Amino acid sequence: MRYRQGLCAVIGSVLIMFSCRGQVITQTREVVPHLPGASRTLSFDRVSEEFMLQSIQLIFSTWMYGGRIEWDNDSEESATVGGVIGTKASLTSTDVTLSDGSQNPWINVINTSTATLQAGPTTGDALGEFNQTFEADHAVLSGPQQALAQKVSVSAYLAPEFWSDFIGSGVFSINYRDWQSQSSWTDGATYSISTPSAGYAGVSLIYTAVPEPGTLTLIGLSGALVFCGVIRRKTA
Ligand SMILES: [Ca+2]
Ligand SMILES: [Ca+2]
Repeated sequence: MRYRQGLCAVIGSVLIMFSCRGQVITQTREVVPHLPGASRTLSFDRVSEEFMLQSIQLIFSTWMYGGRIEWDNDSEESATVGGVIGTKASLTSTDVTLSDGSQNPWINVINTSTATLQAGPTTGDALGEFNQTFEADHAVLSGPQQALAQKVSVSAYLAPEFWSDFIGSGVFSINYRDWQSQSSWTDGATYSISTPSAGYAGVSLIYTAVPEPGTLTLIGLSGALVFCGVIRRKTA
């Protein structure tokens, strides 16, 4: 009899231990391909109070492709520029605090293609206007093709002091915004035209949680009772 009680206690403890292993609850929202200058409201579910949170991870991924920037050098001197084209994107919220304790790592996430470009002295086209001469005074920087979209991902954990807004019922909003990010060439009389890069994004919220203590005890007790009931019936 004492042996059976001991066995039931062990079974209960094992069940509690298994329940203690963190559950992973992932919510992912996507922002479909678009040109920058976009603003989207992304809605997430709060996590139930029946869980004790162990961590909240926020992964913000952006993809950028296409776009083009061209320069026409109208100076008598050759020119060099650090060419940049792409997007900048941010996550903010008025419902929850997005912070790893010191900052919002998901704000002003920059996803750009860069290159050092050179353009020779002007080839004689009109000063003060853009000429797509494709000659030595012309330089161009293009973003990657869509199939080769460039990814930048920022992953960080929310600081525990801000978790309370993520717990309970209902939903909360995270706001996505993006902008075109590109260089200007100010070396000499240089003129540029550009088309923006397109982009898309994904936001994943990953809760790691265990059931709260009362639920754990119930799981352990009920599991042990069921198990011991089975043993008792078999030995009766
Ligand atoms: Ca020129
Ligand atoms: Ca010109």
